[in-house]
Amino acid sequence: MKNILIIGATGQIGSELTMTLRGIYGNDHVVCGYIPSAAPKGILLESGPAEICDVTDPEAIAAVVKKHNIDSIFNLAALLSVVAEGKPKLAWKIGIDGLWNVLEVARENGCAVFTPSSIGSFGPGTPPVKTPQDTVQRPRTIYGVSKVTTELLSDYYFIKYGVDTRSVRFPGLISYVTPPGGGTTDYAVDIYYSAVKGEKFICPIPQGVYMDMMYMPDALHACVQLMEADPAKLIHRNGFNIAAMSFEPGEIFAAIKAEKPDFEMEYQVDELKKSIATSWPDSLDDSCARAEWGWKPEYDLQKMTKHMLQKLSEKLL
Ligand code: AKB
Repeated sequence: MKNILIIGATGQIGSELTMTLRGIYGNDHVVCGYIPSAAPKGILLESGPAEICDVTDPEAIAAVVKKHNIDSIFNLAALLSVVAEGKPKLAWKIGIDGLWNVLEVARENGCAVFTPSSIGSFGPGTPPVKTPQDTVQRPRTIYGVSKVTTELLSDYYFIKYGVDTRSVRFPGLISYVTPPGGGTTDYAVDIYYSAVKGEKFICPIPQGVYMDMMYMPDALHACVQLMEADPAKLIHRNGFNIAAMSFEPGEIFAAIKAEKPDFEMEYQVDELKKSIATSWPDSLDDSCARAEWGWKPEYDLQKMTKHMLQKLSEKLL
């Protein structure tokens, strides 16, 4: 990767990935691609190039790619699972029509492409514990349907046209810089904000419902490591199971309470989130990512909790 375009660079992943990649490849070599309603601010805007780059506008993507001599695109534009259920047509337009635009520009300009998949690409028929890399993918959400399609279309462009497409299936991502918006796993971010603000947390996910989660530094490392991996070692491409921790609400609550003994939580289950969460796996088997490109996470629930509470306290208090 020499010149990189990030589409959706102001979102939860993009805002941190842009800065991480600028740190590695140089500020001028990483373009922050955004839509006007989510314009970059502060360090994201000031530290390097920024361009309007709407994933639904193929000419705009092509113009930015040519102007900055881009060789790698991180395509992060997507609606998350809960929001997508309310706007399925828009979710498809951004997730799949947008992906098509990115892949066509990549094919014409020789770019590598990273487009995340998700644990949401699995469904109720998938083996739920230590879900294998290659298994049943019959999701019941439009988010999941678009993520399976993302994986298939990305593989298709690699097989048919040789576009260097690679991706991971992200679990719920926990971070303190930019909040997620509209996902099923958002509760695992929101709970830390409540704890630091000294508020009782109202938990929308039922007790006992496990989902895979990951701290953002590990997720960023996965993006860089996979895109830098030796292609000769990749048996899979789109997308790799990656895992770091799996917990249910009672366990994350207990981890926070160990640090903040006065913290309280009450369950008020959200039926849509419950139905999505219970259709997703409890935990993924990430052995292919470990074997093919050396994936290894650094953070477990306890280590992440200490770091999140410290960083959020610095930010909010
Ligand atoms: C969501 O909850 O929609 C996302 C995801 C797991 O892909 N965080």
